[in-house]
Amino acid sequence: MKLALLQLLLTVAVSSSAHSINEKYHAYKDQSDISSLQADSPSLDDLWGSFWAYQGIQSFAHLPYQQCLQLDPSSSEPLPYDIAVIGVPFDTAVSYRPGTRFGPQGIRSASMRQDKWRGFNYRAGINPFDNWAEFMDCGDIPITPMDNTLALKQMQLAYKQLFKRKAKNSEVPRYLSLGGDHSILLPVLQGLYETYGEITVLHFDSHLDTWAPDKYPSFWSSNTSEFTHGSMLWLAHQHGLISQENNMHVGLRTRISGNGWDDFNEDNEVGFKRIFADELIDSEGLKGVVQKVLDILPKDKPIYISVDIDVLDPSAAPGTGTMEVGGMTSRELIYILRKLKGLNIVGADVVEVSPPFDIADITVTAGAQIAYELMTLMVEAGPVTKQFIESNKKVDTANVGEDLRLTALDRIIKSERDYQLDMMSI
Ligand SMILES: [Mn+2]
Repeated sequence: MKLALLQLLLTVAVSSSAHSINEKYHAYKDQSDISSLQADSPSLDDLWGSFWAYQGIQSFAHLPYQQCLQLDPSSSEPLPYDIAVIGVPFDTAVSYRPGTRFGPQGIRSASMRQDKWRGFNYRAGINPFDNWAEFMDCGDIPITPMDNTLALKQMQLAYKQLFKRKAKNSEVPRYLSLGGDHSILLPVLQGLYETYGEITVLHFDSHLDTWAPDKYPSFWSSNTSEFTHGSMLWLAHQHGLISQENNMHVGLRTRISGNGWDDFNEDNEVGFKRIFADELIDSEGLKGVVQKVLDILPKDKPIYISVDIDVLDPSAAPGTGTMEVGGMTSRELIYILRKLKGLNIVGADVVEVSPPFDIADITVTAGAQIAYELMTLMVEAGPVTKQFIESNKKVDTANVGEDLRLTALDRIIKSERDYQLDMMSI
């Protein structure tokens, strides 16, 4: 009788699709006598195809790994992926504490408890790793720490190349970049511009990052010194890479220059709307912030989400270069991101994660979870279609007039700033 009941329970467990994943894992058997395994004739995959979170070579979330920059960009074969993680270990354009060259490695290490098997995002109702998109960890871009002009060229060339081939189930691939300091956003936007035209940037940060290079007060300067982790959005605007008016900052709380509102006026000119950290607790709170973001961001245009981990309060992200007290919690950031379903997310990043300043893996763990939420958004947005790309390029062309016939590269070369011309001559 007891045996019959056990058999019934087993039948129910095996036949229910909700439990199908457990078929391989015989919780009811004592397998300590290894010789008894023969009766099951297990495959090699049965025996060795599973893993514990803390083991294995550290690709992001145990995803398959390939050095994607070594895939032939001229091949007519589609890429073996749709959404990929790419590490950008570059940290020599910071104004304060360095260390983000270890960011990709740190975030990957903290992502080990993520995998396809336990990847269902209950907030979104999907498992991003088990949906329409093929995922890949593309490794890191090799970038010199010795010469920022050369480093920028390397990153520009890498992003140009990463977009060259059609993705597996999508017209173009999407990339989730792991910084690196925030300056990496400039070459990312240059790469995206060539595919989509102007990009609308949703920027989570405690700082503006739209500062003109001369906002860093020093007698000393060079062309290279103008490319920094606080000036890249200003440079992107100068190059015409980003939307003229609908970009947004969320989570601001930095002190600003001088004795007035100049930085904010300049930020307006760069095309940004501002949501301050304090607005999270003002009358409309978190829901009001989400509504404001959704009201301003265009629904039919390519959106890029850049997350500077210093948008989080230092208690939630101590491992970063330029901490600002009074920020949001990781729960609040995840809440906002989860409400952005429906936007055309064409790329994203998590930057400024600096493991040397981290404590107990707090920051790298937050970075890995934010990366997972951003990849969920990319899956929710569906495959990129040819029609979407063409419709945006058309709009962009109409706005830019004569420049419509030019590539991003040509437009930048047209800039009157000689150093920019030099930096772009790849
Ligand atoms: Mn930043």
